[in-house]
Amino acid sequence: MDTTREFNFDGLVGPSHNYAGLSFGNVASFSNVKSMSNPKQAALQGLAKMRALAARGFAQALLPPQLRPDFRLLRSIGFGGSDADVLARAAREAPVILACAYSAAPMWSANAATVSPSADTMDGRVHFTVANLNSKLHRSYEQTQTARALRSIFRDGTRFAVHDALPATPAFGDEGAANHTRLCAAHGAAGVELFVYGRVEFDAAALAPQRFPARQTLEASQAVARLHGLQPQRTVYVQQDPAAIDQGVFHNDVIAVGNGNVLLYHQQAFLDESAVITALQHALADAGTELQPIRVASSQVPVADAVASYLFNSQLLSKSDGRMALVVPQECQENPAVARYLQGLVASGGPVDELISFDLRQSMRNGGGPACLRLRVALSAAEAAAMHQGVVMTESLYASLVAWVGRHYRDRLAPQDLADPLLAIEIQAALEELGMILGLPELYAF
Ligand code: SUG
Repeated sequence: MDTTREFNFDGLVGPSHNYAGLSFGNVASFSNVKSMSNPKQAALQGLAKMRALAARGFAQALLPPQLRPDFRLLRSIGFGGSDADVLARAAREAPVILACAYSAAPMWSANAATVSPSADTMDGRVHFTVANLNSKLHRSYEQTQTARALRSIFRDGTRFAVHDALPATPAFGDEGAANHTRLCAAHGAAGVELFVYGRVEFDAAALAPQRFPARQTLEASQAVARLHGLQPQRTVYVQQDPAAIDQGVFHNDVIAVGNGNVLLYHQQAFLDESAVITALQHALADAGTELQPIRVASSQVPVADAVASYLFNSQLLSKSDGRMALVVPQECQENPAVARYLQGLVASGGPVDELISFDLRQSMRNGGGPACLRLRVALSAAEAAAMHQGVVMTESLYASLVAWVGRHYRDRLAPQDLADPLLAIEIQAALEELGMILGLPELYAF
């Protein structure tokens, strides 16, 4: 019997959530720069999503926030003295870099790593490659604490392999699972791993976006597939449409989402749509199933509406009755073209028969929807039992975390507040307590 379930590990929003406009190419991040954030509300919105999905019977866990500010980053670029000196001087001389050191971006755990379940890998272990997130300073240093967290949660080396991030150089720009989709007959069956890249470093003739950066390279995707020991006939590499990147589609998960044998995608997601579908059909035949593509035409939902509503940054979840639910941000209901499309989708008699909508406004204003907030890890029952249990979402963990957020999080944070030395002290105290709640004190003891 197949005991494998897909766990969604949502990034718990950290206490320094703010709008610093750090992500050029991410329209929401750029347009909300310097507005006031509400870290408390952001964390509660994320927790409400986790709780609701866990209550529905979906396997739900979390990845803890990272310690901020990252003094290592600030000290490595010449800010010295006491912690208070470092913060005061960075605030004066380099406020944007201070914002980078304070970023709560690890909440978007889709970018934490790429994950291959044991059914796909040569050595039968679950493989993780931590993403280097090279393309943005504020995300490029997440990898150290991400690797530490994954190794604490997935400790058993006979079942799990956590690879360090790829070399930190433009050739290996890697954004983790945001550009990776697994399609399969069932979560526990050997699947097809689809890697979507934005550019190719070592091919001068390859197309690339003109306006906004392509964050993922083909070379990085190939390296991850090699590290994980994937089967070539079930591994597909395709290029994202550079024109879509130039319209704000900074990751593939802003324009396509897959689950089981279903791929919901926009007509402008890929550079060569028909070649992508053919390649997936072949690969899925090798995995013993048939692709069920759901194509959204530009005439139904223009790319601009997909970006504004985050229709594709949704979670497509398998239900026990064999149908699928689509977890969407509330913005989808507020966009007339998207709301109309979704109504038709659930009424179509196709695989998706339910919409679950969440208010994730705090995260959305930085360009992070439901899919950005979660890392998918398919685990057999034995693997699930072998991971650290303190991060699995339950009613009692939910209650403890809501109370913890209430005790420690601010409800207003503007970028200039990052200069306040008390904030660093507050965050340290909050996270030390969180380490105890989750049974992972080692994450914050350094
Ligand atoms: O990397 N935003 C994130 C959003 C990540 C979304 N993830 C996926 N699509 N999987 C990013 O651009 C904004 C931070 C700021 O501006 O303060 C930010 O990092």
